Amino acid sequence: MEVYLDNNATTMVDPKVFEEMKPFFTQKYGNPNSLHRFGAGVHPKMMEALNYLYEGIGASDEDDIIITANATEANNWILKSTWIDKILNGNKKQIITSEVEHPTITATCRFLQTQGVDVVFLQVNDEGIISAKSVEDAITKDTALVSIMWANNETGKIFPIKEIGKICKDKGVLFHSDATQAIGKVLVDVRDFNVDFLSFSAHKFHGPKGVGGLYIKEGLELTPLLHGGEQMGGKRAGTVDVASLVGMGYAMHLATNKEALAYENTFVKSLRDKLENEILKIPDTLLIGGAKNRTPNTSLISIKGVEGEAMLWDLNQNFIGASTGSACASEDLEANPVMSAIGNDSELAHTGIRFSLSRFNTKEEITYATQKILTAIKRLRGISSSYAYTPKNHKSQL
Ligand code: C6P
Repeated sequence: MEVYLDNNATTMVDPKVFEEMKPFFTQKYGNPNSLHRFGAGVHPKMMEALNYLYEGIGASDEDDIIITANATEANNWILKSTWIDKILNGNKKQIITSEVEHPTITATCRFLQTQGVDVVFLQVNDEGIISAKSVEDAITKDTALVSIMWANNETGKIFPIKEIGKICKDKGVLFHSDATQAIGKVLVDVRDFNVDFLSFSAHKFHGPKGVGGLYIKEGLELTPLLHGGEQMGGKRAGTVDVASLVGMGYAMHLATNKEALAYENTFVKSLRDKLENEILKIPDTLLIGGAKNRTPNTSLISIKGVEGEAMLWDLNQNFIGASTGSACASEDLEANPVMSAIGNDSELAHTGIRFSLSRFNTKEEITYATQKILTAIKRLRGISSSYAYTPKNHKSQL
């Protein structure tokens, strides 16, 4: 059996999404900007896809959703355009973010620091989130933008977006949220939550890779990301990848309708909880960030005495895919950054393992994976130089 438990890294394209995309490779391949029937022929499905995107995130018709290559691009764009528009060409100086954002935010902010931007990295509490109050306290008259993720990719912890949105609105500060890990898992509604800009990536919700979006609230202007043609209202020039847009729109529709969210929060959550509870019965294991306010598919667990990478190796041998954290940092063998930010020492921060499920996982897979994980813990603790068995911690179902 093969079990994929790394859905925060990427997801399988839903076969229904793939079917929707197929005609746009060899049959409906016209350039949407061409005036002939081949070009015009792709418009209805593009419009349908865009409507699904607007509906999926609660945008209104006057708002903009610009199709990007992914969330990385959307995150870079909003931060760098803020720098150009509000700091270089305006009278603002500061960007507020958190220390546990995805590297597409933190690395971009560090670059902006080298350009003289004052970046405030808010510290997280022991649950791995920041409070709305800390945002309120950090805002000054110099603040150009607040950028806080909707849900964390490592822990699944959900940030107080509604409260932060209200604070930013009341104080007249622009608010961006990276919703890459939230869409399809919890309700994302930009209008209701007072979000001005929102980033997302289709491959996190069973759409294709290489396509994402930046939501821009009505009336807000950004320096274009790519100059050239008139595509995307001139904000991001370049021929639109129609197949990807169609796929992303349909994936959004399938992932964000009421029933889909309910399924995620019942079935997927029950599988995640089953897996998690079995692991947490073992002594010296810890759920990072705690159980409250999390996306229903994610679990970051520290297993004392078990190096995350060693665990991954054992699981891989058993055809199980998980991760020690963010996929884009998985090659540098660094300690888990969120665990470090929460205050775990380096040794413990190397013991984190992230399981992230999806609606395509089954009960049988979870039963199989649980058994293999328990066996791996026993084996790895048995050869660990840093973990000594005591009668107390040995007394378990291992
Ligand atoms: N996180 C993870 O394993 P792209 O690669 O552009 O589609 O998505 C980037 C991105 C942005 N924000 C958040 C919150 C994310 O989780 C990610 C992708 C993956 O956690 C791959 S590094």
